[in-house]
Amino acid sequence: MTNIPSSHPRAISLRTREKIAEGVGKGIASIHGLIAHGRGEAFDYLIGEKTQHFAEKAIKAAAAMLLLAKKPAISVNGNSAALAGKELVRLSKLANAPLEVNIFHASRKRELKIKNFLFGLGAKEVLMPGNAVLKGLDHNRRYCNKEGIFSADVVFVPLEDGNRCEALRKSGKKVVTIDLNPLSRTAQKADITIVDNITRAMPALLKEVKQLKKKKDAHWKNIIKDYKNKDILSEAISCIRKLR
Ligand code: PTJ
Repeated sequence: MTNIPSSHPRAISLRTREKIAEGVGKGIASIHGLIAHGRGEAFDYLIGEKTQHFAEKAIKAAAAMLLLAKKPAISVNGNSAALAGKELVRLSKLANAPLEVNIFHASRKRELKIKNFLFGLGAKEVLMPGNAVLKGLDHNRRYCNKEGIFSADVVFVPLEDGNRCEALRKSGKKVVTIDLNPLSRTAQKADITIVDNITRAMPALLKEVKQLKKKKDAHWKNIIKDYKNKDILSEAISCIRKLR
């Protein structure tokens, strides 16, 4: 790994970049993941590289939606595993939601590496794709697991863009995402979009889930009732415009 001194003004961003590079080295993240990460970095710069108010509201709603779910599932790809594997494992335990490997750039070898990586971080169970197919998709993300994403009512899908979010919504599921780009297809189509870096959003989401677990489900329902994703996305877009 490159030695990044703490005095470097961009130390956090550079260390996050190292994590992705390391993920590629370990065979967890795909080489394309580096490009996806660069896109994320650019948007992070534009939102001031901090968790803004719109993200805090979405994080609270995401926590409430995961706790209200009857059968939640967490979709894990190469980038999310490399950047927030430990937190995803913790969320799985806290929200009682299975982790399921689901990647765009097809590779059985990488799927198995992600699974073992998550086990190494303490996961008790990791579902693999293949015994069910999500309708309306022609690419690798259509393969899922019937015990996880396929039969879930709420799916947490951090860091992806494309048409799976739409397909998940069409099959009657609620979708929660983390995406630094408020204009991406996934960000636009999800029920809840956390426009923030996964490295900041995941610890905040874990904290929120722990807090909300102390409250009653009527409180969780009120959070969802008052939440409007369109407004959150508009706030994110105006934040980007103002920071010019
Ligand atoms: O492991 P695989 O094969 O499933 O591939 C994973 C990637 C991420 C490469 C794949 O899903 C992909 O190509 O994604 P996209 O279409 O580039 O979309 C990724 C989205 O995540 C973009 O909208 C980025 O802005 C956003 N993003 C990237 N890094 C971060 C991020 N959002 C939050 N935090 C980040 N660190």
